Amino acid sequence: MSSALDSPVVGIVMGSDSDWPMMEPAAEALAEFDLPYEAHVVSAHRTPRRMLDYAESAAGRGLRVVIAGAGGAAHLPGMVAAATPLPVIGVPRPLDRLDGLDSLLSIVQMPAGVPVATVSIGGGRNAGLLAVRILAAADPELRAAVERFQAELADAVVVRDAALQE
Ligand code: RP5
Repeated sequence: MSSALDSPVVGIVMGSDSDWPMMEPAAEALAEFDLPYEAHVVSAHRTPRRMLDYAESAAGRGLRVVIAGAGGAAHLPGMVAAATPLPVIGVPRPLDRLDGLDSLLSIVQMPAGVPVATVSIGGGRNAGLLAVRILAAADPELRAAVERFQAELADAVVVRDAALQE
C-alpha cells in the first residue's frame, strides 16, 4: 500500500487493514495530484509502540501531513496528533453498530491544544483532498491544480443541469 513515487509527503495510517476500502479514496485523491504518499496499518490499541514510533518519526522522514482513519473507539488520529507536530486529518469509519457516530465522536472531540481536522464519516476522499489543499497553501503550482479541480467540479454541475433540461 504505497505510491510508486519516492519520498512520500503524506502518510496514510489506519487502525486495521479492514479500514483500507475507506482510506483508498484518500490515496487516489493524492495520486490525482501526483503527491507521493505511504500507507500503513498502525493501531493505537494493538500496536501502541509502533504507533508512537510512526508519529514521532513522521516529520523527520519528510511527511508533511498525516491522514489517520479508524473505527469504533477511534483513538488513532488523536494519539498520532499528540505525538507529531504535523497536521493530522482524522477519518471516522462506520462499523456495523452506531453507524460511525462512535468513531466520529472519538476523533472529533479533541482537547484544546491537540487538533485533529476531522472529515465526515467515511470521508476518505475528502481527507485526501484536504491534505492536497494543506500542501497547496505554500505551493503555487499545486494551488493552481486545486483551482483547476474546483473549476472541473463546477463545470460538471453545469453539464448535469443542462442534461436535466433535455
Ligand atoms: C479499529 O477497529 C480499526 O481502525 C477498525 O476500524 C476497527 C475494526 O478493526 P478489525 O477488527 O477489522 O481489525 O481499531
